[in-house]
Amino acid sequence: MRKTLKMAFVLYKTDGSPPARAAMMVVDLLGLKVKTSEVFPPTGDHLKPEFVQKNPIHTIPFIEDGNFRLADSHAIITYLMSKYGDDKKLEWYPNDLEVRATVDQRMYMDATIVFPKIRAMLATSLIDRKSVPTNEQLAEVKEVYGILEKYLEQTRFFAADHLTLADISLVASVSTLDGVIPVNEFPKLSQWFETMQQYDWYQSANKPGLEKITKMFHKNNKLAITERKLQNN
Ligand SMILES: N[C@@H](CCC(=O)N[C@@H](CS)C(=O)NCC(=O)O)C(=O)O
Repeated sequence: MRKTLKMAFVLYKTDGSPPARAAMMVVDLLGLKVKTSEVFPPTGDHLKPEFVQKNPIHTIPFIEDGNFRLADSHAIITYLMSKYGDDKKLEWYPNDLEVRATVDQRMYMDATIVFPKIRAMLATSLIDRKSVPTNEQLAEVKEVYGILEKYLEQTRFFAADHLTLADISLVASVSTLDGVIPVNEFPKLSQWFETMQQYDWYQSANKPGLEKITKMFHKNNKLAITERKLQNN
């Protein structure tokens, strides 16, 4: 049974967005009942004055929990776990200083290195109308996969031998990258990704949006290749 929150809670999101999916997975993992509001950046919803007024950085996910407002998936998932995590808190965002710092570092890596690779491919695909990945993007993503592989040689999951918020944050991004550049050359990363797909919260909150965005990449790639052929004729 889902937990009804006392304060009015709204999650602004669209299913295709990897960081929005990280927030959605934590909502499902915690069994929270929240109101959602669709913000679809490709049609400019995120730049509507009423949204920018509330959320000057105009990114999704974004939450309103009563009068409290917060942007950024990493900040949102640690807030949700700290506030509503009950018995899950100690496992998913541990108090142990070193484990918590490691969770934070992996999430900063997601925010600054992993997720920006997807954003770059979206721009190439939707704005430049070119097929992805470019050779440069392929090399960059494989370098990232190599770093992630090394972390998984140290611990079973990204920050410990058990699941933490770092895994939720990274699976939203890695699953999206995998739709364009498969992780299968990296054994530990592939095994971790397979494990992640077993969980109910992955199936309910990550899979549907992931399928939409992956289809879009492949459709745009076909269009870009056809356009290039037409230009060359
Ligand atoms: N670091 C942010 C990134 C969020 C982000 O860039 N979301 C995209 C959608 S996938 C967005 O809102 N784009 C609109 C914009 O950048 O204004 C997070 O983790 O929430």
